[in-house]
Amino acid sequence: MNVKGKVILSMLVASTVIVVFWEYINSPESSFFWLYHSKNPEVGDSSAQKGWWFPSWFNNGTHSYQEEEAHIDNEKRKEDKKELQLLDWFNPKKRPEVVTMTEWKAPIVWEGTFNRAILENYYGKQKITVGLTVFAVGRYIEHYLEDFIVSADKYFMVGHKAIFYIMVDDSSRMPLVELGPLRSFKVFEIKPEKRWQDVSMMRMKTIGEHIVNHIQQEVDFLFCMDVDQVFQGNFGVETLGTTVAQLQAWWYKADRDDFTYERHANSAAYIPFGQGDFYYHAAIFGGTPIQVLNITQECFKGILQDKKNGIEAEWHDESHLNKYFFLNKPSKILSPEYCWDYHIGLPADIKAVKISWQTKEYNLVRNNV
Ligand SMILES: *[C@@H]1O[C@H](CO)[C@@H](O)[C@H](O)[C@H]1NC(C)=O
Ligand SMILES: CC(=O)N[C@H]1CO[C@H](CO)[C@@H](O)[C@@H]1O
Repeated sequence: MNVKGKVILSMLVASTVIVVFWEYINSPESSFFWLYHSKNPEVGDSSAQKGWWFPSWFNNGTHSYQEEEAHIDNEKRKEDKKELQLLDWFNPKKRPEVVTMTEWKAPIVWEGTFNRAILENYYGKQKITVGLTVFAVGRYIEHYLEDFIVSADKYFMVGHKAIFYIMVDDSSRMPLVELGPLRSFKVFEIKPEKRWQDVSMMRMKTIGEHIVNHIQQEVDFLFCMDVDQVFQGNFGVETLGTTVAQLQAWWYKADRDDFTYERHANSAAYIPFGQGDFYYHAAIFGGTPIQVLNITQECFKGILQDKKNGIEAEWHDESHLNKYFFLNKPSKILSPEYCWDYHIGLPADIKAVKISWQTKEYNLVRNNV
C-alpha cells in the first residue's frame, strides 16, 4: 500500500472512532443496545438520539419524506432493538390548519399526520393486545350495544388482538355477536344504579377494580369508551399511548374560558377561568392499564370527595377527567375525527371520521333525564 493509501486508511479509522465515540456520549442510555423495550413510543426525546443524523430538521422545517426514508435505512440495523420515536411515525406539519402539537409536545393525532405502515410494523412485532371497556345499563343494551360491538369488531385495532370488556346490568340481554378471529370478549354483570349520573361515575370505580383484578395481566393498552357511539373507520395503533385523551367535538376550536369545566371552587374537579388546555371528552380515554388505573382512581376519589361535600360536578365523571388531564398532561391526544358528532356538520378539518356519536335518545334510554 502506498503512502497516500495509508493516510486515507488511517483517516478513515480515526473518523470512525470519533463517530462511534460521539454517538456513545450522546446516547442517553450510553449503550448501542436498546435493551429496554418500551411499548410506548409516542413522546420519546428523539432529538437526543437522532440529532446526530439529521440536526434539528424538525425545528428548521427542512424535513422531507425522502430524508425520512434514508434515515430509516440508516437505522434499519437498529430497528429491532430500538424504541420507536415520535418523529419516526408522526409529522405535525401535514395538517397545518389544525393544532397538531400541545405545548408539552404531545402529538395531537389528526388524519394525515401519522405513518400507519411504520406503526403497524412496530406494533406487529410487539404482538400487542388492546383492551376496550364499554358499559351498557338498562335500555342502553338494546339501543346501542350491538352496533357498538359489531362496529368495534370491524374497525378497532384491525390486525391486532383485542379484548372487549362488556359491563352490563343484565347479561341475559347481551346481543349475540360473532367476532373476528383476533377478538374476544368478557361480559361482567354490574349492579344497576338508579341515576344515569351514578352509572357514569361508578364506571370509574368498576374499571379500576377490573384493571387490578385481571385487565393489567391481559392487555398492553386499554381504552374506555361510551356505548352510544359507532365505529366508522379504522381506530388503529396510532391511537396507542401511555395516557390518551380525546378532544370533545363541540369544543375543539373554542376558547378555554368557554369550556364547560367545573367552575365551583369547592368541587374537586374545579378548574379556574384562564386555565386549562383542552376540553376532553369522557366518551374515549385510554393508555397503559397502570395509567388508566390511576385516571379512574383519581377521578373516583374526586367524585367521592364531592359527594361528601354534597356537590356534583356539572359534567360528572367528565369534569373529573378534565381535572385529571389538567394536572397530568396526556401523552397523546386524539383529534375530534376520532369521536365526531355529525350534528355539527362536516367541516373541512374532519377528514376521516373514526367514531361517530349515535343520536342521543335520552328520553328513551335514561330513567331520569
Ligand atoms: C396519579 O395521579 C396523581 C394525582 O393526580 C398524580 O400525582 C400521580 O403522579 C399519578 N401517578 C402516575 C403514575 O401518573
Ligand atoms: C441549518 C439551520 O438553519 N439550523 C438552525 C435550525 O434551527 C435552530 C433553532 O430552531 C437554529 O439554532 C439552527 O441554526
